[in-house]
Formats: sequence, C-alpha cells, structure tokens
Amino acid sequence: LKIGIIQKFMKDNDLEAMLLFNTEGSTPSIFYLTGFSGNDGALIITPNCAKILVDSRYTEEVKEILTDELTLVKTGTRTIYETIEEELNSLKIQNIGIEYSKIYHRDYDKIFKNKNWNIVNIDEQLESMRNIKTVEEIETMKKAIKISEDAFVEMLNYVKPGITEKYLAAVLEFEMKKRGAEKPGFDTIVGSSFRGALPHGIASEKKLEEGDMIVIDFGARYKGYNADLTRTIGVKSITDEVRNVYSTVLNANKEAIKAVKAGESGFDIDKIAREIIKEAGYGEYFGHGLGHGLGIEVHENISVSPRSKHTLKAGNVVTIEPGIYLDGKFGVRIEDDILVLKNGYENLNSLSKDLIIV
Ligand SMILES: [Mn+2]
Repeated sequence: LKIGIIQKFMKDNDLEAMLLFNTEGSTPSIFYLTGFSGNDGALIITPNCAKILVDSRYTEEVKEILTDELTLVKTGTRTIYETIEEELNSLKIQNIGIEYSKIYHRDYDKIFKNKNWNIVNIDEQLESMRNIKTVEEIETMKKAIKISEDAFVEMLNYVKPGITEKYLAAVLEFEMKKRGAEKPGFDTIVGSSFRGALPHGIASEKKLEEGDMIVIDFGARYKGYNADLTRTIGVKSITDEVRNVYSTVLNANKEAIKAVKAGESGFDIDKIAREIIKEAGYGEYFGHGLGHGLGIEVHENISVSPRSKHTLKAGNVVTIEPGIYLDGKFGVRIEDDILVLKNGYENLNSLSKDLIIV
C-alpha cells in the first residue's frame, strides 16, 4: 500500500525510477516502505514494480515481506553495486530519484559517476510522506512510549545518592528491553546537577547527590519506531529557585501543547513556550528549538522552533520539549510526544509531569 502511494507520486512527477540505498544499513524510507531493516539492501521502485536487492544473508528474512508488488532480486555472485547497475540498466530510463541525504558519497560515485542518468533528489518527498503517520504507526509509537514510561517508573526505585548517572541509565535501558524494546532509540541522557545544564550530556560516572536535579531524556525503539521523552526529578531536597524554574518549564510545556493543531506553524508553537520562559526571566537560558518530528528516526524533519517553516498537519508526531539550563548549576527539561489532530492534539504520553522528589 505504501509502495502504491509512492508509485502514484512518481507518475505525477514523471519520475521513472527510485533507488534507495545505504551500505551501512536500511534507510528509514526502505524500512517505511517495506519493513526491511537489514544492512546492505537496495530498493528500486518504478511506477509499475518494486524490487528489493539483497545478498544471501537476508534472502530468508526478505521472503517474509515480499508481496505481489515487491519482488526479490538476489545479488548472487555479483556485488550490490553490480546488481543495482544491471537492474537500472535493464529499465532503459533517464530520471532516477534518490535519497540524497542517505547515500554515501563513495557509493554515489560507484553507481552514478560517468553515467548518463539524470539524478533527482527526492529526500523532501519521502520525508513529507513519512511525516504523516498511519493508524498502525501511531499504535506502534504508543507502545514504544508505554514501554519507556513503565521503565521510568520502575527506575525511580533505584534513584538515591551515591549511584552513578550511568547506573541509572543502565537500569532504564534494561527495564525498557525487559518490556520489549529493541534498544534505546538514542544514547540515554542522565544529567544530574550542573551536568543537567548540558542539554545533550549523556550519562556519566558522576554520582548522584542530595539536592541534585536530574534531567533524564530517553526513549525505547519498538518495532522500528522511537519514543523520545524527558522528565526532570529531584534527589531528596530542592531549593526554591529549582521549584520556580521547574514550574516555568512545566507551564511552557503545557501551554505549547494546548496550542498544537493542524494548520498551526512550528514557529508559533515555539513562540508560546519561549515567551513564557522569557517572561519568567530565563529567556537566554532556553537555547534550543521547542521540538522536532519523531518516528522511525528520533529526529525527523519537522521543526518546532524559531527557524521553523513547517505548518503542522494531522498525523504529524512532534516533541514539545522546553528547557531552562543554568550553567554550572542545573537544568530542567520536560518533553512529551504529541500527535497533531485536525482540531487539536493527542498527548501520547501519560507519565506524570508533577515535580517528583525521590
Ligand atoms: Mn527530543
């Protein structure tokens, strides 16, 4: 069905063929269109057929995903490059669309250098197709989020002074896998005290201490789809300044989420959160965008930020993640995953955002 949609797009745009290929692994669009996630596969689509090209390591796995519209081409004794070239040559075509951002320069040269094909960059078309989630995709993402949240609740039992950030991250990742996650979608961030002010500081050997705030940014990958959420918790006791910063970030998170609906711009949603943080006197301490698209990739191409040119559409899933980072002291970030609806939104998270002091 998804291949059918892309074939219609090809007919409408006079595109004779598409080659999706990356030697280091299946690209997000190959996975999206076929479910194939092995390495070294290539996908060739024409308006009338789709072929997946793999070597003997993957032929059994691929048989599971073959349909009337998707057939298998074995590389056999040929290299993947020779196989791609022979398949493309046999099509007798001029225009080939490629995933420009996913192909390696050396692979591009090997396949296309000194050839007469006209190469068209179709990154944007593939991304905008993937930006509108299907009902099945949303169900899978809900499951990824539920796994993440349940693991977080279990992890809270381990938070105490003396254990390291890495230990806490390991507990969280173990609990996610126990619940069915393939793996964490990205390196788990556990940033305590001053390390919480590094928005992307991954878990270190630093030990938790009484009075620390801990920024925990994490998410399970489940059946190829990612969760991405952040909670900030306190250890034993916290100051009034921390309490004030926390309630500012929480307010920014909630008000921005309330404004989400199809037709709103990423710029305007970001502005709502940014103004709240500015009003509270912390404007210069919120340095990153408010959110991003989420799905097969942890960062998909929708942006909710001061630089955003996106208008939200029903079926988009975006993160809303305001933060305040006080250098050398602490950070607070609160992140939810939000499904855009025609007349509003659905918060895919149900994990409490009240300030937790463990
Ligand atoms: Mn995020």
